[in-house]
Amino acid sequence: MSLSLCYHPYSRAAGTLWALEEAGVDYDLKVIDIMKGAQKGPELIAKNPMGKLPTLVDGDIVVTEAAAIALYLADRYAPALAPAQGDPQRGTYLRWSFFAPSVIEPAVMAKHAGWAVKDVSAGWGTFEAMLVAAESAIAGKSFVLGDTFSMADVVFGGTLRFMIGFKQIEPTPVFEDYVKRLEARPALQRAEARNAAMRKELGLQ
Ligand SMILES: N[C@@H](CCC(=O)N[C@@H](CS)C(=O)NCC(=O)O)C(=O)O
Repeated sequence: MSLSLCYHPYSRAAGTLWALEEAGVDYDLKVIDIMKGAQKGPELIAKNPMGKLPTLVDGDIVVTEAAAIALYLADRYAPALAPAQGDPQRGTYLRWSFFAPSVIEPAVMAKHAGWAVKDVSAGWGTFEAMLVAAESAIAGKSFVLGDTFSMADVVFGGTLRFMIGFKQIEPTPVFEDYVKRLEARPALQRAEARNAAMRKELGLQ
């Protein structure tokens, strides 16, 4: 049975296509029209009480949260993209995969929304510290794990690429070179082509 992704091209589910393409699995897209509020309708809410995208259905299993979906896909369908349990490299892999939604995303949101929070209490610290840490993850390396591409690059790199694309993060030379390496991945190119085709099909461009 193929996987089904509840999807809209103007959502994080667009990035999940890259994870699916890297995993090399068959999948269907179930378009949920977030422009019309369909994500809060009974069909999606039954699967994901948050009423948010992406939501992946794999048989009886529902996986939500873009980072969790990507790591799940690697573990289940593309083990070459994830260090095995017990491999010390798994620490680095998990560290930067979790850093994307738990530090990069809220740090960017806090800065741009002007949230006044104590950085010692906020899990994402400061925007400036987040940038220094994010650069340290890839400085002097090709990918998060060094020379080896992994699903951590889809999660961490995909988040950075999105934030740079939407001018939420300045493209330093380290970030820019990394994003160029990611954009050379055929799986990312296939995902972006499908996202563009879906935008066209939905009359969004
Ligand atoms: N924590 C979730 C966030 C998902 C999320 O916020 N998705 C947005 C689109 S990018 C959404 O579905 N928004 C519609 C809504 O909240 O009604 C993840 O990382 O996947």
